[in-house]
Amino acid sequence: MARILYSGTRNASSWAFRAWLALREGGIEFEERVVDIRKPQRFDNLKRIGEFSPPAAVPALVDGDTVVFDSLAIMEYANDLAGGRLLPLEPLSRARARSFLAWQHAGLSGLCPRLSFESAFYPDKRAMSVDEQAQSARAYDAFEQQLAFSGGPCLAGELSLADLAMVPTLLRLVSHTPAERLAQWPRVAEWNRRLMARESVREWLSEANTLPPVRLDDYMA
Ligand SMILES: N[C@@H](CCC(=O)N[C@@H](CS)C(=O)NCC(=O)O)C(=O)O
Repeated sequence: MARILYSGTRNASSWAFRAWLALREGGIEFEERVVDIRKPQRFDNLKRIGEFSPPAAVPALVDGDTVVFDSLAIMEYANDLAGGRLLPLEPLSRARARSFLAWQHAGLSGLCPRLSFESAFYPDKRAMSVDEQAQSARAYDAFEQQLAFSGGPCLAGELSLADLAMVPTLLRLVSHTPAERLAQWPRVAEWNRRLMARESVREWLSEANTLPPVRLDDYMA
């Protein structure tokens, strides 16, 4: 039975990146159809996704006659197909991992909204504002504490959906954080280094880095 993941433009689709990562890291076989979500073709392309997936958004995974929509559902399904190895089994560790997963999925409390996923690929990065520095410090503090608690190298010890969900977040934050500042959170710096070195992450980014940047109006505003 063919599984088809409708994913999105590599340097613009953080949600598709998360779903794709979970499937790849789970060792799940799937065919990928990249949907161009750049304007203006975005609107027609997503309308076509809406013909079979209620949110009319990517990612969407078609598995036989089932459409799994929303990155979180796809990530959890990837974990199920992988025999549950992308979440800890011990209930409290699992709850901690899920807390980070849920925090990310619920929008990370609106963390640095102008530092979009797209901006991680801009060659000319601006400096973070004072407010963005404070907001990112709050996230880095939370990651650092969790990495210390679990003992690393990942948020729940072994790689889990929580880490995969944070990959696009780390890309946008770390790419705007000078190395000497990130050094205040040594566990986060090492966690980020390891995640970015994973084959799956490098595969997605190698293509993302070749695409023309997708400029968003509010980046410099
Ligand atoms: N909660 C959804 C968000 C998906 C999402 O916003 N995808 C973007 C592309 S990265 C999209 O297709 N947006 C179209 C729209 O919302 O109209 C998920 O996690 O899958």
